[in-house]
Amino acid sequence: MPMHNLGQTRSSIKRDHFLLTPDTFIRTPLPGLTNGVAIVHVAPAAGAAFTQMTVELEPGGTLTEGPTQRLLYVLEGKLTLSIEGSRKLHKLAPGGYAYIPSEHTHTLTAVTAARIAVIDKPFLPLESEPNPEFLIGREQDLPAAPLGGDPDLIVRSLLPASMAFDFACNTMTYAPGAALSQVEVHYMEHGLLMLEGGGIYRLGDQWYPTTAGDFIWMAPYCPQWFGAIGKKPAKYLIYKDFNRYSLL
Ligand code: UGY
Ligand code: MN
Repeated sequence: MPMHNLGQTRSSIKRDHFLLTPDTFIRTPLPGLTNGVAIVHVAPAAGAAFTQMTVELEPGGTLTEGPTQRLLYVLEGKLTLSIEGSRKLHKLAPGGYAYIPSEHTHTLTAVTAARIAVIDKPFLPLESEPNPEFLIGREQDLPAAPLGGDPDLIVRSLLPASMAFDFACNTMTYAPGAALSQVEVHYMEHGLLMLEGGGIYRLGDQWYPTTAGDFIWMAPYCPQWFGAIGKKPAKYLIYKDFNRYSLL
């Protein structure tokens, strides 16, 4: 008999933030997804201007393009990515990622059982910039930038620093005991997947214990702060809308 925990969970849904813990994840089918399931962590139905999900694929399972531009980040397993019009088959392993522009036909295929973080966002073009192009990389190969000069808080940016992109996606790695130097309040929203370790996340007026596997959504202007706790580093993948006027 599965445990029902008497209706208790760390998951918490507030107007300006979500903390979602794995015990409350619901797996669903999606168009373009075969031999796999999607956990849709946050979507416009919640008030977000993007969708973030974790896709779980069985060996041989596939995912094809969604309705918008997309960022894929491999959490677990080995995959291949084929892009229409190119004969090259890209290999992806944990830490591997791809930025795929809108209407870019592609197929992601799992070689082994795999888990992938997927971010979909309607693209906001800029007249002054060419639209961004397909790119592929490995998080392990990215330069490590100390946040605000703090060597214990390392940021790696998956996307180049270019106005062409209308969002950013970074990993942030906190040495044990490291913390954000301020409570942040900003117009950008965040989708956050805790990858390793854990700590305390302040969201709005609450402080939550947070650990690997948790997902957090922060709405625009949600007060936020994180301090890492434990003997191992804490690491998360974080999305934010970026580089655009927030008029629309
Ligand atoms: O990029 C950010 O806004 C980031 N420092 N926020 C966060 O970690 N909650
Ligand atoms: Mn922030």
